[in-house]
Amino acid sequence: MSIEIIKVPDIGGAEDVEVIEICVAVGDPVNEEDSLVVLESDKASMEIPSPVAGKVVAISLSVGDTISEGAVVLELETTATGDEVESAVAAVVEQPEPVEEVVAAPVAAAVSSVETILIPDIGGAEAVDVIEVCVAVGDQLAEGDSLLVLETDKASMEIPSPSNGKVVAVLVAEGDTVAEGDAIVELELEAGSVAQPKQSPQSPVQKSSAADKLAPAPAVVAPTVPSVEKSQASLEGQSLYAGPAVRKLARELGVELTKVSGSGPKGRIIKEDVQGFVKSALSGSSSAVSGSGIPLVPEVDFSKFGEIEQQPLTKMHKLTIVNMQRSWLNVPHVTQFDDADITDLEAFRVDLKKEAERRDTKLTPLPFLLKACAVALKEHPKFNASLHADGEQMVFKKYVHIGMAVDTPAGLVVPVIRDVDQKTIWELSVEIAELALKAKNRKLMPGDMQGACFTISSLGSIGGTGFTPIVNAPEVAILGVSRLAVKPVWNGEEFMPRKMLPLSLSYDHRAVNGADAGRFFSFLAALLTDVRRIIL
Ligand code: CAO
Repeated sequence: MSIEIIKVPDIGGAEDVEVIEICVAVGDPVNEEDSLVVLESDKASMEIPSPVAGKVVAISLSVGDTISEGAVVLELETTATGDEVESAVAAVVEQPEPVEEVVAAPVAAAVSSVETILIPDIGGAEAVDVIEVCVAVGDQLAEGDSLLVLETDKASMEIPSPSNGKVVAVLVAEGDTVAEGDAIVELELEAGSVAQPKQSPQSPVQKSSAADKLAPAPAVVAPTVPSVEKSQASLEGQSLYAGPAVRKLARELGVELTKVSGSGPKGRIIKEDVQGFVKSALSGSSSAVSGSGIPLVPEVDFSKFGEIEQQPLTKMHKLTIVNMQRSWLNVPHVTQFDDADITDLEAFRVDLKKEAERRDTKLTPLPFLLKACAVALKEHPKFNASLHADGEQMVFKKYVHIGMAVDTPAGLVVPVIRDVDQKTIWELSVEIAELALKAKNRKLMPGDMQGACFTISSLGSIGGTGFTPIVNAPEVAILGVSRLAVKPVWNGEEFMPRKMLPLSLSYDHRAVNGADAGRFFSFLAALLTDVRRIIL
């Protein structure tokens, strides 16, 4: 057992390179080749892999640090001997003789000549994926313009044009694999333009296999042009920062990186973001908003327009987002409106106020609404039902449990009152108060919020003349209750002031037809107008 100090190997002479990701934590076991840190220069991003297996005992860098070759990355407790580690690292940092890049055959052109551009030294990597072809026949190029983007499992790199000229043939396509020396493009050199052989003093060629493992390839072979992120950004019309390993993971999982929000430094997409995206896509959660082929709402930097403050969402709010989105996307909603004349109900309720006080409760219109809905649901079983998940059957419920939307400081919750049809108005008013209190004190258990057949959302105490509630799927309908208003109602002879309760009924049109909804709604309004009918 020995402690080995792992340093930044030769990174092609690049200096003051930024640490953008630390891939390990103290205590982590690492295997040989596991990524330790990700660095990013203005040319490329590169992962520094571990030269040996071991356990991380100390990390010497932080995200945002700028470092150069030789900087201490971390300390590794390893079973390898010091000599073995040293030789692995030495294989990488060994500076071979500078070599000529084989970017182009150096042919002087008197007037014009066609040159075949070859893949230069790419650090010994073989069968490297062409992930982007940046040119087409006829394109006029300047020296340094990108020809291709290649990607290994360690790095992405752009291959620049060695000189000015016009593309006369493109010899590779996206998805091809290439290696050093492969012909990629034929370029008609401009008169007088000569592809000069370049000395590449900062481009060591990794020769040993250990060196291959450790090679930060982009610094070696793509020293002159922006990294793949930038070309991708121009393609997608938005910024996209992700390291090669992350891009590889995204490709393997079939994730479009443009849809993933980056949580790394400068909004960089890290592996966890891709994994989180897949997880939420599988669970149908909110971040997978691109589901169903719906275009994403573009991300806006609101701070460009004025002062802002960001606050994290509560868990409850996140759940509401998921539930609302699921219902909204799955349920073809129809909403019908009606006013129930509750003049007599209100008179009855006011008469009962004293008794309510004696019973130590408060009698609002809500328990009457619950009771009337329970009767209506029993009379119209299509509303006390759910579509079966198999899409082949309806499930009719013999019980009548009704959800009640409760507004709390932490967000919206819907506790469920069970067997509403079997409870008295007094029992219901007590239970409403208990559940509302529990909701506000965050004391509701998951079981308190399950099993509803139907939901009532009452904004009556808050205001409004009508709204379109969202069905709480797999329930098939929801009743919205707005603020009671005294309105003139024609009784056949004269206008009478009546207390009218605005109601809205949203329903799932897959399960319920408009005519069914009309009948249910009229029946419900009639019950509320003459509550004696509830006991019939
Ligand atoms: N019109 C006029 N007044 C009404 C009314 C209506 N439709 N409904 C209730 N009121 C009155 C009540 O009678 C009470 O007045 P009094 O004390 O004088 O009797 C007052 O408004 C307050 O009622 P309340 O809100 O305390 O009680 P409630 O039984 O009506 O509602 C609850 C209980 C828990 C449902 C309610 O507090 C609540 O949270 N409502 C919001 C629901 C919500 O957010 N829905 C939207 C979901 S979708 O975003």
